[in-house]
Amino acid sequence: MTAQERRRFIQAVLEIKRRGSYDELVALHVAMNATDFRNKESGVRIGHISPGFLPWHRQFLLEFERELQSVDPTVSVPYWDWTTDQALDSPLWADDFMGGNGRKGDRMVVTGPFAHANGWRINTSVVPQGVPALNGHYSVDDRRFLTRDLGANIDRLPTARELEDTLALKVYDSEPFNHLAGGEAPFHSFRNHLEGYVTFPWEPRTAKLHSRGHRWSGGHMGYIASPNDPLFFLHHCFIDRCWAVWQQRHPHVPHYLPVEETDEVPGLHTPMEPWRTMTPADVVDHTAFYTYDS
Ligand SMILES: [Cu+2]
Repeated sequence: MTAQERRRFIQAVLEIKRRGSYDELVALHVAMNATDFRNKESGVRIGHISPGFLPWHRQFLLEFERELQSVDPTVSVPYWDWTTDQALDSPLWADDFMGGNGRKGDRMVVTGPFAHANGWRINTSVVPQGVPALNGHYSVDDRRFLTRDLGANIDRLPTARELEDTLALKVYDSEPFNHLAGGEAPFHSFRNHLEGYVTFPWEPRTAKLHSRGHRWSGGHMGYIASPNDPLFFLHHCFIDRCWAVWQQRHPHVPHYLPVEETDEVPGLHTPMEPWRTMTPADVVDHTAFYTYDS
């Protein structure tokens, strides 16, 4: 990105934060996805631990981008390619873009446009309650500052090899369409490997790709109120691009499954909550809405 593109993106983010629509998106993510995590095996799962993960976040990114474009029509959502952009001195973390790591102790972000001292306030935040942490139960977190803890919770960002191996999978998703799908050979769940709940035998058993990006970033990025960190949108935009790249590599397989909805997860023609304006089928081809720079 040019310095000008960075500046316009940041200005638009700050403006929708001022207007309140940014925090509405944060609250929406918390509300929808608190239910996704309540019963990972057999609960209703729309945007996480679900084939809906990719189309739901695509619509979420589109809502975000439309808000930005209502401020500045030239702005689009950038992506963070963490397979190559891994250095702590990357322009990603510069004062004119995402700002840097959280400070020692309370992990408060103290540089860049999202530093508390520069006016960025957290209005909708929750912390996980109980064990396991991601069980859909949260309590209100009244700290008003953004937190990050880069590299503290997990040793490294996802690698190009990890991504390549996942992009090679030929099936979008499979039974039971949750955090276990595709965990064993023949690994029939591109979605679940990308979401990061299962790994290949030659990989560490901990979070990969999408999950690893959240865990590595730490602080707010580590849990369900993660859109409080604008980094969320750059991370998810790259995940969204991974879906598009996977489709290009596998033109002759279904690009979303299941076709029929189940009691738990959206089918190809299920309107996505809470908007109910589009189905996975409507968003499966991103070129109807935007394109990616290669
Ligand atoms: Cu999410």
